[in-house]
Amino acid sequence: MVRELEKYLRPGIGVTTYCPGCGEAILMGLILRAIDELQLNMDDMLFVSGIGCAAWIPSPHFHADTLHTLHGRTIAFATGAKMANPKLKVMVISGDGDLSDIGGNHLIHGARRNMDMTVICANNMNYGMTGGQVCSTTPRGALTMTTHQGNPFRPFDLCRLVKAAGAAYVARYAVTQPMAMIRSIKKALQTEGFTFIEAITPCPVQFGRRNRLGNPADMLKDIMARCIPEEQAEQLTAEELKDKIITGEL
Ligand SMILES: Cc1ncc(C[n+]2csc(CCOP(=O)(O)OP(=O)(O)O)c2C)c(N)n1
Ligand code: SF4
Repeated sequence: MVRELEKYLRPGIGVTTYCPGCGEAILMGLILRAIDELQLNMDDMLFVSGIGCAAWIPSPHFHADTLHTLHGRTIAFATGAKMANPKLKVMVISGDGDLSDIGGNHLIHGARRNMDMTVICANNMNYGMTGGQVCSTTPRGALTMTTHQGNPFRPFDLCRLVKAAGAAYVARYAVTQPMAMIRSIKKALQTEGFTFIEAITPCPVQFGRRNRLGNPADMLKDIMARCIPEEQAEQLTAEELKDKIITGEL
């Protein structure tokens, strides 16, 4: 992380706990960059996370008030905090497992109620922290610790799900699209209501290793090659779209 963003880190935080090449550390830098560019005061903010590697982005790293809560209950805690202090700018940062598997009900009802909060969901396509189990976002056919023959299930399209539930702003970008991701986070933070960004991020140690996706740089290149804007996706057939990641404000 560049030195000018170090002021947002809790004193004593020297290095992150992320595995080498983990995209979640990149995402952390992009979130802080967005906050910095908006000149937000961290004292007016609350960061809420659940359990998992992504949940460690704000806590213990951010020099701000953080709620490191129960697995899956992130949006419920964030809702409670916002109701107790409506002036707080509440940002939820957590994993796809935390937010859309065990926490899936809170996610859709948070969106349905249009609770005023920004949710960044780090989608690394598996449960990274607990050893790489299958998740509701794991692509069909992918190998995980719990799907040795390949995942037989269709993954959630989280953006569609949250949009259908009533969110005010929904976007998907990968950590390989840093400028677009920063712009999107800024927009989400400036939009009132439930704003949701699905952040595609590589987990080289669990998902990448099992699916033989190469080293962290290979994984980043693979994500870069698969990301396409929505307008381009509209021109492609279902077969051509199979391995693509549709990005943009959706
Ligand atoms: C109630 C409960 N069930 C299960 C767990 C074990 N657990 C901790 S983190 C986690 C999954 C995390 O996956 P994800 O949210 O995708 O985050 P990642 O580690 O991939 O960033 C699980 C199942 C737990 N801590 N609490
Ligand atoms: S297990 Fe995966 S998501 Fe977790 S820190 Fe390691 S590379 Fe990142």
